[in-house]
Amino acid sequence: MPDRYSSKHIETWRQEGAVVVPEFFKEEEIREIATDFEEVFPGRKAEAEAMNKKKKGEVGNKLPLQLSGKKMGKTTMEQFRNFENIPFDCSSALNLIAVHPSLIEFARSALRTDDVRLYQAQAWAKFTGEADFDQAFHCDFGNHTLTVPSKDECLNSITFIIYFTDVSEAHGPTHYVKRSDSKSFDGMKRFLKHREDLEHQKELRKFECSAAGPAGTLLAYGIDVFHRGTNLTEPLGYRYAVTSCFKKAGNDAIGYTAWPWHFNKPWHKIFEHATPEQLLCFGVPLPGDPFWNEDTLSLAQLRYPKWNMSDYLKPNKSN
Ligand SMILES: O=C(O)CCC(=O)C(=O)O
Ligand SMILES: [Fe+2]
Repeated sequence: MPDRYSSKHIETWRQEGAVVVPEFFKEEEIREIATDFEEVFPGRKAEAEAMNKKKKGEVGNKLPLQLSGKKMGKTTMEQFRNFENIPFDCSSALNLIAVHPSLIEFARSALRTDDVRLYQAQAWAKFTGEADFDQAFHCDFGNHTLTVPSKDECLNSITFIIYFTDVSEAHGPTHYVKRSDSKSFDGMKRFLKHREDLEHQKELRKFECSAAGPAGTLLAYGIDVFHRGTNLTEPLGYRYAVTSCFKKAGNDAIGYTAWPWHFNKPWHKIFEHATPEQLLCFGVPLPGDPFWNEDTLSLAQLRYPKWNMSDYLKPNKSN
């Protein structure tokens, strides 16, 4: 097991559905990623004032749902203004971080399998004043499966949110509630019956934990775990994050992105720098797979002329 995390982290993820690993990535590993964010989201500016911050002297709140004096958050389109699917038009640093070998390893251990697939990866920049980023507690399963989460977490999936800037409470850290505190299955019943159940939201607030941490911090959670985005209130603050979701290969119940649907994106950025194991996460057969023969090899090379296919060209030992 790599020294950036321990079996305790995996155990916590399995039991509680969520775990934070501060500085999973070290500064020197992610230095270029902030620059990549600036290329992908050019010219974005944070404001000195948070959106929807209470003005001096303002009493109460116009919104009907109140949580001990604070309004209940909401997921809105504005929160996703700077949200892009992989691959990105920038260096390989940001393009390959979602399939970093240690994330693959973490996902394999967590899902108790040797074979995982990536099914979602985005870069997400949030800027103070760009939106009110406060969300209500929710589970993500709604757009990861057409049914509901299993009690066997290995039949679900694992989501990583990685921060590439320092994230304090004023930089919109994700907040989450451990499975044991949210009474997971009963909580999900309430959530499915009434998404904005104020009493339920109030109960969850009592237990909320924060994923705040320095750049390189990793939050791993499951699709059945209550969590929410929080607002950025730091004057001129911003948060750069990447999402990366893995499932066990062959698990057709879980999905989000069909990679070929994004065929117009710069896939050569991935093909030219990824290892065969990283490409397998996107569904590219490994060297030696029966898919590869003289025809497929030569056509694939035409599609990605600078892809180093030497591993794929080696004679298959089993043939
Ligand atoms: O950005 C975050 O911290 C979490 C956002 C989130 O949970 C969501 O949009 O589903
Ligand atoms: Fe979410």
